Amino acid sequence: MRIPRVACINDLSGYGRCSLTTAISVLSAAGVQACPVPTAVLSKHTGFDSYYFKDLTDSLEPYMNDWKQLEFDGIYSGFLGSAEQIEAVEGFIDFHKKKNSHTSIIIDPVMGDAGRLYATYTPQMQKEMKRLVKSADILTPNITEACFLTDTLYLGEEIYPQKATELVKRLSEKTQAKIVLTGIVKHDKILNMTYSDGDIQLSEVLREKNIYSGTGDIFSSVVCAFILKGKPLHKAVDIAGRFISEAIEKTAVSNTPLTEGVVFEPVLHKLWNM
Ligand code: PXL
Repeated sequence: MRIPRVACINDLSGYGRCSLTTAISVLSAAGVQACPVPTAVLSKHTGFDSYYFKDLTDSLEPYMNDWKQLEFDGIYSGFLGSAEQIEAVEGFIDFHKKKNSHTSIIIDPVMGDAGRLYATYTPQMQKEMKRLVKSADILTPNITEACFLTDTLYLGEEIYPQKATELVKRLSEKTQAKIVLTGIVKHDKILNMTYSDGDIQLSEVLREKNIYSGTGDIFSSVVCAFILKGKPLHKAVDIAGRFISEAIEKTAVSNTPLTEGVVFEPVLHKLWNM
């Protein structure tokens, strides 16, 4: 059996189930080799009251340079902490795409939520991210990020169908990437909209009242895993929605605080056959 290999560029948060801890778990359980590139080390994610943070921007170039002999089926990036990091990721993608044009580039442009960019997102980073997304084959923004990347006014999350459709088309035109727009609210449902080769497909899940940290990281990690396993994009999106729904069911009954993230451990094994 051939196991696909993906470089996962993200931070390592020791506590709170997000970024690399999620990506490595999800990808491995699904049958994909996850090779981490840590962009920063945190004792906990930034949703907690206290955390230790060590930026690893300086080690990114030498770390990635040492991988020049390796081949990757995919490059998957998430949370990036500085403009220099975004530039380094762009260089890494450039190198590997030239070496192997079949390498799939999955970018989760983690920039903000609920209409606002994260406080860490400087104007320089915004500029760099708008450029980096042009290297993607697949982009998985939420509505806030998609609006920002297309200079569109944010009008909340209830934007189906008209505004959501315009948004994915605009982002795809700007980037040439396939788009998965996440978190569109429609009554008691959440829609994830896939725009690929001119086609729109919707994947529907029940809207949960609790919003757990790291849910977006699980989503894009599952999508990344199943794309690399050869599934069509909308199928990978369906699987991600189903997996998160099952995991959240377990989380809700265990009364886990929202900051501790989705309790996916009891259902991780299901990914192998999803
Ligand atoms: O889940 C996104 C994420 C990733 N990395 C860090 C974070 C967060 C969200 O809060 O704090 C460090």
